[in-house]
Amino acid sequence: MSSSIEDPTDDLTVTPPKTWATGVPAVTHALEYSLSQTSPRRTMLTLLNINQAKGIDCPGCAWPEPAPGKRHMNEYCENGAKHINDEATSRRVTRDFFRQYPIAELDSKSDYWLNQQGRLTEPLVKWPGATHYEPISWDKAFEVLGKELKKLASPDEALFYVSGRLNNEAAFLLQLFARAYGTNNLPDCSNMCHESSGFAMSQTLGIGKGTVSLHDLENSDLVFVVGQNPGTNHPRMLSALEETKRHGGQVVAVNTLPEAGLLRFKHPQRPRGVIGKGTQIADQFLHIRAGGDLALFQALNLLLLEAEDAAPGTVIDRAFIEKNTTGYADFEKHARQVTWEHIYDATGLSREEIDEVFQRVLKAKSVIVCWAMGLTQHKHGVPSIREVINFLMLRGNIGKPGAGACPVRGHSNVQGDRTMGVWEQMSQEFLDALGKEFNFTPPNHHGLDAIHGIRAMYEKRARFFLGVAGNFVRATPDSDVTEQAMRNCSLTAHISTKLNRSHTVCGETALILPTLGRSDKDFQATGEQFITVEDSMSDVHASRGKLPPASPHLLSEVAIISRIALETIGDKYGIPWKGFENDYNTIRDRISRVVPGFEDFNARVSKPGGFNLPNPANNGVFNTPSGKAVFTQNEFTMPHVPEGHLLLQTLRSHDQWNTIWYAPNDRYRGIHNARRVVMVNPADLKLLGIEDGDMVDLVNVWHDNRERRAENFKVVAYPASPGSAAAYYPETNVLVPLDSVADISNCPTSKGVVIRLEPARHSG
Ligand SMILES: Nc1nc2c(c(=O)[nH]1)N[C@H]1C(S)=C(S)[C@@H](COP(=O)(O)OP(=O)(O)OC[C@H]3O[C@@H](n4cnc5c(=O)[nH]c(N)nc54)[C@H](O)[C@@H]3O)O[C@H]1N2
Ligand SMILES: Nc1nc2c(c(=O)[nH]1)N[C@H]1C(S)=C(S)[C@@H](COP(=O)(O)OP(=O)(O)OC[C@H]3O[C@@H](n4cnc5c(=O)[nH]c(N)nc54)[C@H](O)[C@@H]3O)O[C@H]1N2
Ligand code: SF4
Ligand SMILES: [Mo]
Repeated sequence: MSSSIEDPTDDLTVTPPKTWATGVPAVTHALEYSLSQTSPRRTMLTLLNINQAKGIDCPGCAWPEPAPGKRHMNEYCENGAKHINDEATSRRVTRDFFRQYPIAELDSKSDYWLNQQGRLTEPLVKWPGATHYEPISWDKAFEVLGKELKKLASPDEALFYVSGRLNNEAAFLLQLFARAYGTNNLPDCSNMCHESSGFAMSQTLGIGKGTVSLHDLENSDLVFVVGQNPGTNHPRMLSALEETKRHGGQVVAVNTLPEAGLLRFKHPQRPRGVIGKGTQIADQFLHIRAGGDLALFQALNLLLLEAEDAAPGTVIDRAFIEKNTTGYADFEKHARQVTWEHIYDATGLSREEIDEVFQRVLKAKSVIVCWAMGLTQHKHGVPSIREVINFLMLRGNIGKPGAGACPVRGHSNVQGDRTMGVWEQMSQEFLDALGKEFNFTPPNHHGLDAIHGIRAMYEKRARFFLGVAGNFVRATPDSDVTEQAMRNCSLTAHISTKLNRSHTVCGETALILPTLGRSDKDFQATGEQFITVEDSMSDVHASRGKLPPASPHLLSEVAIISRIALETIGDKYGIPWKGFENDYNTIRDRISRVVPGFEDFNARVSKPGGFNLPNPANNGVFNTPSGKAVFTQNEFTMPHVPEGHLLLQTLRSHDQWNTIWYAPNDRYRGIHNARRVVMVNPADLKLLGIEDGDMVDLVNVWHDNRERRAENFKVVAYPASPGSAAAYYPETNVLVPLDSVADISNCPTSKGVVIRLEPARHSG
């Protein structure tokens, strides 16, 4: 049985970038994709249940839902509909498929093609030296995994990777198993995502999570949206920003690209949104230079200090600072040394633009700063976010209504996975609580994150890789190095719903462990189960699948992890793995005793809408060494870009979910039928002597003098900020050196890759 899916051929057409987001086309596109995957009946079923109080949590992003009584009947966006129906697809990958395609041939296929084959249906193995995957029984698969884990010279030779789609219950069990087995090697997708936010906020506020609620956002006087593209990546955030506007608040967008969703928004569920002009979202758009955000917030902080000098006691919130913070005097001294020359150079903004935004700040009684990958994935991501926190604290914008810090999370449960202990550096308090509950002493040396993990596999210090819910080889940088690292393993295994590149780039033995998705019903020995997730604003709630499982041979993530644990460590420490699999309530009971804020978990999460986790920073409690929030001094840094080079950001198109693309389109940016495009400012093209439409290779050279090249990209003249370029991930991950990481957080610098454009070597 040969697959009927074909890769779309590149046939780029470019239309002017859109100046508004969503409206009718969004609804049409969502339905079109859904119906290409499954029946109208199943599409209806998923769409009626997505994000409803008793329904399925959207498997897309981590944007929160309004309180149960306030939800719309269609509480989802175009992309949420696409994500859920990509999972609910009626297509299936069967054993015949794996018999037909050698792994090498699968590896030559696109990420699109692999995903379009449909849901995985039974466990598969590739034995050492084999060319194909073949079916294997679940029992045998667990035996292989257990044997391999027991064989390792040290538990630290194993890596357990988690992506943010994984639910709380399974995440808690995975970290419990890893630690009971003896390692903290728990790399996760956060390592490549909001890691810089976590570090910056923990250092300054004592908690790595956002401090605002949806209600705060909708009632804020001024909301900054920095380095984030909500129109594509958090579409329902636009409805919230529309509410902010309706309540008289203002929005300032800071971006290197004029993203459509930031400009104007047509609400697809309101008549005037559909036919009218829509709502103007950004009152002011700051077209900043790549990496210039630290300097922008330094400028605003300097202006705040100077305004306070001119009218003492009226600008800075002295009471907040005195009561809650340390480090103010040193911060102030440092902040006054910033020069305007540096600010202009780094931001590319004029004094008028900065003064205009400053006037908005002065008038606002409450300010929120939202941000995403445009801040976190730079070398100076942590200092930039710390400077944002300085900015908020100067006017007491932490812990008051309508104010605060809002790192907008990516995956639907990425925040929850961390809360459950998936992190290679969990605190001693957490490890102690875990050890007390389960009668063992968890290892307390830090484990490997994604980047250190790749290095360890590359150097054969780690040999076992289990990935849960993601696509490690495509999500990580330096693709050639990472692929070699995976191939160096004695065993690679993935708990997945759909086929992806991480299955085709494998260790000596490889396993595919197919699992239930969010939309599938989950029945265990004690009856139907639900799982829980935590969104970007710390709301914890239940999710219940509604569809019959994609295949009768699937096991839930909880079941798979429990059985691997049972096979590997047996009843060591008396952990009731079988009981956990039979009844997820028993997992939640344990969580309620280990994780702060989860007391009485089962009862509270059974209520529609669940519950909100407390954020101590909002109550003046800061879990920092001094017990106070910390003002920081952040060195002014800019990526050094040699002449003739550009700073490349690797970003998402509208029609993709992380490493998987659904169609080769990026509608709002006017890119159609191609993904290998590089967007560059016309003035830069002129300087470089390159024309719109030229075929180029993107070339990075790093300290190791190794050339990293992404071939055959078509140049599109685009209003990217001068000196920068933009191209899609994961095709460009090959260009990001493994060592090119953010200071402190070790997050790959996916938004700051120095490249030059060369005429394509092998075009045509
Ligand atoms: N449809 C869809 N939704 C998604 C995802 C998806 O792949 N598809 N992924 C999910 C995940 S895991 C995540 S983490 C989020 C990511 O959400 P985003 O962070 O919005 O995603 P990116 O596409 O990486 O876009 C980064 C944005 O930052 C801007 N930017 C880049 N560099 C700079 C800079 O130096 N300064 C400023 N001010 N702006 C800059 C870019 O122009 C772009 O608008 O989305 C989540 N939602
Ligand atoms: N260059 C560059 N690299 C980046 C980024 C960037 O902006 N630029 N962004 C980074 C960011 S922010 C992130 S979060 C990472 C994302 O990295 P990952 O989270 O690792 O990647 P995804 O593409 O989300 O993973 C998709 C796979 O998840 C599996 N899956 C989907 N649903 C389920 C489920 O319910 N259960 C299970 N078990 N499996 C499921 C499917 O098999 C699917 O193929 O990429 C990072 N990499
Ligand atoms: S905004 Fe995010 S969570 Fe909400 S429906 Fe869209 S993709 Fe899903
Ligand atoms: Mo992410």
